[in-house]
Amino acid sequence: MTGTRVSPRSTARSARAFEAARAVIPGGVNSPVRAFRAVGGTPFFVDRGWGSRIRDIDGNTYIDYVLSWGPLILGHAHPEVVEATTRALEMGTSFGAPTVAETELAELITESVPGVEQVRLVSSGTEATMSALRLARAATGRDKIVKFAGCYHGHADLLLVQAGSGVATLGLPDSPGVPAGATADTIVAPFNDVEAVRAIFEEHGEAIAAVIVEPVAGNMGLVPPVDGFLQGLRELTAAHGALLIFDEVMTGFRVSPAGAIGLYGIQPDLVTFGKVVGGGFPLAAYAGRREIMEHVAPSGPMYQAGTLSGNPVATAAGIATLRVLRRPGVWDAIAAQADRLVQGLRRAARDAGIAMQATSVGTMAGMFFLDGPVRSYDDARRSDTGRYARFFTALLDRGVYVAPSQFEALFLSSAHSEADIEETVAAAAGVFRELSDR
Ligand code: KE4
Repeated sequence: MTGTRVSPRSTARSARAFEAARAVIPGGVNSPVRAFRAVGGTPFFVDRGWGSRIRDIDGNTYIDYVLSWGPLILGHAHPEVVEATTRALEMGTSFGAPTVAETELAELITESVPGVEQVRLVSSGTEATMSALRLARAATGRDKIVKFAGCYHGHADLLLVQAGSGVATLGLPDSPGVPAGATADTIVAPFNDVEAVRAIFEEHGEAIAAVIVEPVAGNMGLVPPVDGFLQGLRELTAAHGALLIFDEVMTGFRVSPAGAIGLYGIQPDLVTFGKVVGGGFPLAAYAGRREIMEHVAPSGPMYQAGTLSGNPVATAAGIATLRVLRRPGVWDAIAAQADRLVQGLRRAARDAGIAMQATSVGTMAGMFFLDGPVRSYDDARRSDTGRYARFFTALLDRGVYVAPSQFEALFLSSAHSEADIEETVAAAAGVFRELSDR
């Protein structure tokens, strides 16, 4: 039974697989955060996933709160997603020509999210944010952009400045290989600090093309916006003719059925999606009002393209996922599990006398080993990452897999049951007691 096992896991096969991988793949992984550098130990290699569970090649089973970093809001291998993608596969894997499924997915997004009239499908969140910023520069004729310390928007050069996620985890202040020119027009402000942004606009006002923000930050750990922050960004950008971009690659369809736009009622000019909209396949999007989106080639001159953009198999997964997610009660039930998890973690930490805070926003959750509020990247970096690493490893031995980094979020799915949550909280309580005995 997962959740209570405390014997160290067998990892021999994963260790061998990791050694073989490191010979031919940098760091043995295809995305840095997977290497467990922030928490230590050997990353497990996955054999398969089903529902809320994944199993590694040593046969260890885990309740999964990473869910491929957010996409699997219906859990692993949901039958309707498997069926839709299998059917699409049998019709052909890629055409490089328009299909009606792409229109259907774009319509599902425009129906679900206020203020979105047109959508361009791409293959990754990085492509979506990079393209949205190019579009903002094209539409305004301006060059400067504003981002927030601790927010991660993918690995495009112009955004790898005080980024969160793997950059935060790896302590890469600014990645080598990014020339000064690529970030010369990127201005970084503290998250949740409207006055800092006001000062930036007072200095650079009419040169700023866009402000890009994770409306609920998920790449420095989970950090919600303080009251007035998003509204302040909306007012400042509107007053200075800059565009406001919500990067909802992670929060889209997760913090509410209409993402942060639906949750907070703030209307950005552009919004990016990823993860959930691809249902676990390589698919993302940038979207917004028609008058802006029509700058995008071939409607307008702003160039962006992609061989596999709108891929029929990925599109089928996205459509199936959004269709299931929009059924009455599905999304609410997932959010209720996130709340149940957070309440249980808070109670267990308190009972063990551990300084830990846990938060949920919709179907996402987060935790910091820290006393006091976390409202910015500076706050987040004061958390006890060493304690988080010990927590992660001990929880893994108990059959529960949370993000292998303090600077990430936890994700729930429609496949997570109340029993899963109870097992998770019981496992965490055991770990908290261990930690408090140290
Ligand atoms: P991708 O290029 O990884 O598909 O998306 C980049 C991206 C953009 N915007 C936000 C808000 C994101 O969270 C991401 C990617 N998220 C990370 C997890 N924090 C992906 C995991 C990884 O890097 O392996």
